[in-house]
Amino acid sequence: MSTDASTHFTHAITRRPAPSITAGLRAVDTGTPDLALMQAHHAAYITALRATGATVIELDALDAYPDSVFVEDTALCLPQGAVIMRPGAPSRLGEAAEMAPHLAALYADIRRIEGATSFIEGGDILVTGSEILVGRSARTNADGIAELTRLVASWGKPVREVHTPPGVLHFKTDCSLLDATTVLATPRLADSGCFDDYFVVHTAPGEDAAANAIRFNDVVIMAAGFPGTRAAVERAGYTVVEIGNSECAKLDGGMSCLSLRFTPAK
Ligand code: CIR
Repeated sequence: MSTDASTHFTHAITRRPAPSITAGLRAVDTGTPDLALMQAHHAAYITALRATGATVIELDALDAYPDSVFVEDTALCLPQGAVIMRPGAPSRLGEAAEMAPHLAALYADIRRIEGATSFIEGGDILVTGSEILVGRSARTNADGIAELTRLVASWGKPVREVHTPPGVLHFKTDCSLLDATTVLATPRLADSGCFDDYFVVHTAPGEDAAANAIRFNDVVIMAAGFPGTRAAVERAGYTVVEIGNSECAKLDGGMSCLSLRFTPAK
């Protein structure tokens, strides 16, 4: 197992869930999220991040933005600098500007996706040891990917455009990085060929929702309730921490969505 910059981080940023979370976006209505239970899961998630030795910055809830707990979509954080996204969901566009000053306090180099026709969300971006994969989706378009490609051109990792499976919210809904050259992925995404140059651990049958996990320092943080996938990840040599995700799952959210993970360069 490697300990490179694509899996090891000194910092994470999270944002407390707001009471308006009940109005969060969802593809299919499977019930109203319970704020108290989501807060409990969120607290356990932060404890798991901190247990690895990282500094976790907890931002206040933003009631004006029901989906603002899903901070991952607002920025891409790399060792050299951070890029502020332009979320493709109109109700989430303003979340990116809310995140910018917090990253500016930690990074010397902040860049922004600014084009009026450019849309891109962090959930569609997977940074591996060698490249930045960006899935085109209902939230992330060609102009957004082209602008990101220009902005990070001097930062050492090439951008590769891939496709988020139809009907899937984000590219990382269906995959996660386990180490610099290994991903956890659903069979439907792995079958597209985008990970042909990687080692792939597949989610177990019926457990596609386990694919959204995070490798954070020495652990893999996974949504609870997917025993087949957990066993596969452990067999591959990783230490797993499970966190309840029942409430975020009602809003198509998972482990990666809840944090920005990075080592800032000041
Ligand atoms: C949304 O539809 O934007 C939120 N309800 C869920 C965002 C999940 N974020 C992520 O996968 N990075």
